[in-house]
Amino acid sequence: MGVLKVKVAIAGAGAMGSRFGLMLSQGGVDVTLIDGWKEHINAIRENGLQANYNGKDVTVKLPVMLQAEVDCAEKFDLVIVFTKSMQLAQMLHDIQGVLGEQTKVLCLLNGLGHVETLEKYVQRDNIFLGNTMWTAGLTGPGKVKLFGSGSVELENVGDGKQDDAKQLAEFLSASGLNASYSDNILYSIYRKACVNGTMNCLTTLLDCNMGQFGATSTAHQIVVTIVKEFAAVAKVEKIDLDVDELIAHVESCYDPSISGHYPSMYQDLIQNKRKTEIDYINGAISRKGRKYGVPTPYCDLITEMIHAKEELLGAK
Ligand code: NAD
Ligand code: AOT
Repeated sequence: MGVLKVKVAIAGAGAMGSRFGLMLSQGGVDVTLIDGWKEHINAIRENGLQANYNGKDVTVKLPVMLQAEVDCAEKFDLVIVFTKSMQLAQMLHDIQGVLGEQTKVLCLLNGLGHVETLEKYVQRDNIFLGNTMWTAGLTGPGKVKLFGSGSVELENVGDGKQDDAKQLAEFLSASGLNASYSDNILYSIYRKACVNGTMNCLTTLLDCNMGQFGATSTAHQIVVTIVKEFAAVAKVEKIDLDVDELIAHVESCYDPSISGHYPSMYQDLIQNKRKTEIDYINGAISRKGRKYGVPTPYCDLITEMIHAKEELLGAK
């Protein structure tokens, strides 16, 4: 994948899609943003993507397409999907016209169960699944704040497509995205889901940041119980999570360098009255638990409480 020849689309150009779009564009890649939020697309079309990028203001001119108006004229070599989990199926439906026989689709969303959705719209050989530690925040239509560093891990879903996955990781790394091939992406996805399945919902329910939650006397016991529920469900899928390492990984969120952070679920629901990804995190564990006969009482209750809070706040 020579950087200059690859045509990339970011399908879902909110906070994270904008970050990836900006970094790829600065790496010399031909990148187009596709999104369903009209004001955001119009703002980028008129003024460029305005980013506060590591403390500096930068504006990047990028081609944009409104999701509902995607035409079939051009096919992309690579589409990186970056919607919220509940928007993924609609996005894949709307962008069918730009997916060719050879178009690779990379999914880096948080949460579980996205391969099942992807497979309804994309052939298995073209699907690549990943996980990212980059972060991003929208500050308004066409505006993002990007700081800190991150990484990407990814793997092929189709059998025998390891070399394509490795090339894809190299391609992303050429633009500074720090990507690597993983031979066990489902482990990494569960590992990140444990962070989201504790920090995101608990800070949202308790209206606090990660450090404030971590300082409570009950934090450790709650984290241990939730991580054990994730591990019990993953075990049925033959993924053996290292519970002690995972608890330490989750509790590293209390480090002063990041403890002031309000996770994306908090930003979505409490700050912006938007619906959350709970059904793809704790809710996915609840559903899998019921299916496998594994009790997941904390994930069940948390999922119901987040949905109740969405109703109370009139989330859209
Ligand atoms: P986002 O909410 O910024 O964007 C997702 C979609 O929602 C985009 O189409 C965006 O245009 C739209 N949207 C955002 N604000 C809107 C508004 N006010 N009105 C109408 N539409 C709006 O999502 P994101 O943070 O980029 O997350 C994408 C995926 O990446 C999710 O699965 C998330 O969990 C994951 N993720 C996010 C971060 C992060 O730091 N933001 C980090 C790692 C993974
Ligand atoms: C996060 N945060 O994923 C990012 O807020 O949803 C989120 C999120 C990078 C590493 C750990 C957590």
